[in-house]
Amino acid sequence: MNKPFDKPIYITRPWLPPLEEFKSGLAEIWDRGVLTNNGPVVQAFRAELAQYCETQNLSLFSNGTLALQIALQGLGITGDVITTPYTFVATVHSLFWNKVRPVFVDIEPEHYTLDPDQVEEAITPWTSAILAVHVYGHPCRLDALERIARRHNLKLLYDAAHAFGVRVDGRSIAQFGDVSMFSFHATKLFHSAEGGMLTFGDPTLRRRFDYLKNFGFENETEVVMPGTNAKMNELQALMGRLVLRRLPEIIQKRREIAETYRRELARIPGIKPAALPAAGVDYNHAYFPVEVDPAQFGATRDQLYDRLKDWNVFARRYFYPLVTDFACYRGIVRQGELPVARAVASRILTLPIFSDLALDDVVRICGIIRHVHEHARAGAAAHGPREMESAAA
Ligand code: T4K
Repeated sequence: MNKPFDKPIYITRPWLPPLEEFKSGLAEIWDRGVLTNNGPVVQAFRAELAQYCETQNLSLFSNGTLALQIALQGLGITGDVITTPYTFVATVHSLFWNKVRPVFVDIEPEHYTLDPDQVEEAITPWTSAILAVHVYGHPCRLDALERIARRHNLKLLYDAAHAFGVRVDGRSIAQFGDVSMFSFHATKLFHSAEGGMLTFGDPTLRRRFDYLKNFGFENETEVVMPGTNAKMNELQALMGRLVLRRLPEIIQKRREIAETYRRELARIPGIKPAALPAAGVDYNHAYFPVEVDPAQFGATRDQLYDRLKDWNVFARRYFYPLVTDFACYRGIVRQGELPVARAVASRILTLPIFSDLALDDVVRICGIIRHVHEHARAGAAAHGPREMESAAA
């Protein structure tokens, strides 16, 4: 306990396939000389994802942010969109890039997703869509949001950047709402180094999304809409195909890590993991967030975050500050003071979780958290590994 980890423990590390497997895929790409523009590896990846997500309605992108921007553009979203302040900033930037105004409403305290009751209250004649986030991979209240969207004739988009691999009542999470966006960034449990995907209910959207990510080209001489460049390339797809094959193992390893955290943290006052997944949800264990209650724990979230660094553990405060507190979004419309989101953002700490993290190391991280709690209660100002070593000398 009195020695920091030899190597930094980050919030995440990408799962990487055996280098030989990647090299052999690279050799084929080299032989073909096709690197991008809907090459065969992207097409094969697409087919495998269609099978995994149980839908043919999908389109691949160079990253999740551009995918979401194109989803909004392709659906013709204008005016106001109701969304959450408790997300990665790219969710809201995508609205901005479409000249759409975000209207922020509060979240629910259990899984930190949009509160459907507040969504309904915030609807005005200018509202054109709801953009909800399956934050940390926990599904939003799908039925409630669906009902509201239908009742008010609104489009329902999900930022499912964290939710790849999640299933709800036996269905892939990719099958809900009008459009869902998935991020395949290296920090995600499923990744293609960088990458993104849209899944959607209306099959005619596929052509539109495919035009929009490829400059709007119909053929060599015809451009049918002002598209951009957001295509996935062959190297990304190769990585994605190799990771997809191992996804069940990756999720299982993360499940064991989450269980170890829950067991070890249960005995530490003031550390509250997010609620267990709702009934019927097959969760992907994308993140392991805890709330720190300073009164019970004896130290604030930020103190714990800093103290963990002394032991070479790099937790993250996803998602603090709230998007509404970034300079570029201050003063934008919000529904009330967002008390739940504000409280959660001030207490949240996401702990390291990735498939190569040893369970012994998870136990050790929890031991450090317990140590910080015990010494905070004892009123000790500084009890990091250095102080402990010099006290022992
Ligand atoms: N919507 C939501 C709800 C999102 O969370 C995100 C992205 C998006 C939309 C947009 O999707 P993309 O356009 O990114 O596909 C990271 C990721 O960059 C970002 O993808 C992610 N959400 C966000 C939650 O986290 P940072 O700035 O915190 O990442 P960074 O570089 O500090 O990495 C965190 C740790 O991961 C590092 O300390 C070490 C480790 N790491 C990172 C990378 C990139 C590695 O071990 N290897 C790596 O290659 O944003």
